[in-house]
Amino acid sequence: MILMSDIIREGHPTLRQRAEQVEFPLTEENRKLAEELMEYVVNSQDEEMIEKYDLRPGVGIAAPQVNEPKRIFAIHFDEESGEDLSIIAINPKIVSHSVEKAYLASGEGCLSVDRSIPGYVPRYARITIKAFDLEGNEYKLRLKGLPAIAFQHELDHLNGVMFYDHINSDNPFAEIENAVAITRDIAE
Ligand code: SB7
Ligand code: NI
Repeated sequence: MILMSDIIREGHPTLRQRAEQVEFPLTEENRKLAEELMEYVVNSQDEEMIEKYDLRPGVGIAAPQVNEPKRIFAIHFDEESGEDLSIIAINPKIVSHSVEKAYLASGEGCLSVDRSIPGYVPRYARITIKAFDLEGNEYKLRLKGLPAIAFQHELDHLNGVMFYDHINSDNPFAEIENAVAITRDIAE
């Protein structure tokens, strides 16, 4: 299972690489990787597992964060979060997006960043995505709100982009044109 000690931190070159496309059928290794990414995000939202394994909560994790530069990530929102998304995304892409932007009022964090970096991270408010599941079946989803933000955060990891790359360095809290603020108590 994936532990915090397996997660690489900012400064590691893998986080700045473009990750490789994944071939189907999946190798045993890639299947295990995808399943372990999902296992991490599920466990990291479970109080007992957090205690037991000293996990940091996260709604998503991308393969490059465990030093595997492959186009795979997992996103999971617990039922009580009020969101409804739990996906393994392989070779994911955004096929269309709104003009309107959105940002988390509390900013973003990252399992690969051990400091808090204040500021608004502009994202698309609504996206239509395509990705492949473990069996190699392509699926299409429309996302908005926090799931849309999480998807964009993870997709960035596959392209070597960190959330703070998007923050206005002159004024981290500068108003973002045509954007809605998303307020939420947990922003992990
Ligand atoms: C804030 C945090 C995340 C997504 C969107 C907003 C995920 C944080 C965990 N990760 O570092 C995943 O890459
Ligand atoms: Ni991250």
